[in-house]
Amino acid sequence: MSEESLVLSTIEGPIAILTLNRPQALNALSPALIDDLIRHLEACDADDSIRVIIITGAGRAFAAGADIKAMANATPIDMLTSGMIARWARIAAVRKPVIAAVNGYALGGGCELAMMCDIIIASENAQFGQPEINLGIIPGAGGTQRLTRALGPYRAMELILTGATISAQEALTHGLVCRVCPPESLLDEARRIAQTIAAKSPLAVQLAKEAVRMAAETTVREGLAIELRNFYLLFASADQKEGMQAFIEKRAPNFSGR
Ligand code: CO8
Repeated sequence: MSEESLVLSTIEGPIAILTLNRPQALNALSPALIDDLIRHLEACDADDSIRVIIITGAGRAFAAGADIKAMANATPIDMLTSGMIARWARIAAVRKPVIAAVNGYALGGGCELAMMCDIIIASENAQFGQPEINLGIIPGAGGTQRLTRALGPYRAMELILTGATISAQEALTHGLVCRVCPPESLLDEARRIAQTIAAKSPLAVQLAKEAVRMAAETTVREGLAIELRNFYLLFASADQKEGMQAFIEKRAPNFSGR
C-alpha cells in the first residue's frame, strides 16, 4: 500500500479495498484522484483473482464532491475537452461488483460516485446530498437521474433544488443504502457482504449485475431481454454445472469462474 497515493489499494484475497485518500480536502474528487481511482478499478476488473471491490474514504468523508477549486475557473470548453466528466463513465462501466462503504459526507460528485457503485452501505454519521445548486450549478455525473430513481422524484427534486442533505437513516428508509452501521464496523460489514458475493460464481455475479443495472437504466422490455440472454448464457458455464451438481450432491459448490 503506497502512502502518497490519492487512492490506497489493499488486497485481501478476492476483495480489493480502495480508499480515497485526500482527507485534508474531504476526499474532493480532483481529476488526478478520479484518474487514480479509474486506474485501480480497471486493474481490479482485469485481475481474475479479485471478485469484489470496496470503495471507502479516508478521514471524515467518503467524498465531499468534485474538486470545486479545480473547476472554479473552468470554461465549458475546458470541462468538455478535459474529459473531466466523461471519464466518470468508466467507473460505472466496471464489470465486477463495487460496494461503496460511505463513512461520512457523500456530497455532489461523492454521492454520484456512491450511486455508481452497486451496493451502498453507510456509517451512522454519513450524509448524502447533491448540494451543487449552492454553487450555481447542477449535478453533472448522474445525480439528477440516479438520485431520482433511488428516492423518487419528489424527495430527489427537493434535495437537488434546496441543496439539503439526508442522513444515513433516511437513505436507508428510501433504499439508497442497504445497511447502516456504527463507524467502527463499517468496513467489516462491507467485507462480510463482499465475502458472501466472492464465494458465488463470478460469471453469474457479473451477468446479474449487468441485468440489474438495466432495470435502472433502460426500459423493462430491454432489461428483460438482457436478463434472458444472460440467463441462457450461464448454462454454457462450468459454474452452472458445478452449482447445480453441488446442490444435488448436498455439498458446497466450488466455482471456477469458467
Ligand atoms: N472541493 C474542494 N475542496 C473541498 C471540497 C470540495 N468539494 N469539500 C471540502 N473541501 C475542502 C475545504 O475547502 C477545506 O479545505 P481548507 O482546509 O484548505 O480550507 C477542507 O476540505 C475541509 O472542509 P471544510 O473546512 O469546509 O469542512 P467543514 O466540516 O466545515 O464542512 C462540508 C464540510 C459541509 C462538506 C463542506 O466542506 C462543503 O460544503 N463542501 C463542499 C460540498 C459541495 O458543494 N460538493 C459539491 C461539489 S460540486 C460537484 O461535486 C459537481 C460534480 C459534477 C460532476 C463531476 C465533474 C468533474
